[in-house]
Amino acid sequence: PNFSGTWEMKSSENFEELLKALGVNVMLRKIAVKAASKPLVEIEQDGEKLSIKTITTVRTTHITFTVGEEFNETTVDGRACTSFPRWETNSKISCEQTLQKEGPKTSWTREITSDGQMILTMRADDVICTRLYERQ
Ligand code: RET
Ligand code: NA
Repeated sequence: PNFSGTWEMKSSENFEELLKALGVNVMLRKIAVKAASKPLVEIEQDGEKLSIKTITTVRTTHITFTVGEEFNETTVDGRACTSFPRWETNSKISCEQTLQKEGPKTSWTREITSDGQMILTMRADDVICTRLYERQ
């Protein structure tokens, strides 16, 4: 499948718990949770190459990577990490992150479902946040 498109979030579970597991304080958590409730995600995919822009009012990130190749990004709370994305199935990318400093174990997955939705998961230690997106 192809991840390309402009995506709106339809539901989110455990985002605040994820930030808590990352050690984000309550004040910043509240700001982040509010902003992250209305993200816009723009994805361009060309074969193994992806560009993912995640836009919110307080933080916008843009990553580009090739599946199977290491790249540098930041965790959802902004810590530098090295990431290794790979195909877990033909419709799911799984990405292990290695923090440049000490911290929790983090990773993400992005998957296109059979009905054309996208599921993003983000993990910190044993906490998993799941976010469901639909094309705009
Ligand atoms: C601030 C302060 C530092 C800690 C955090 C922030 C906000 C992060 C946001 C993340 C949004 C992520 C999304 C991910 C994918 O869907 C306020 C910059 C955590 C808003 C939308
Ligand atoms: Na999101």
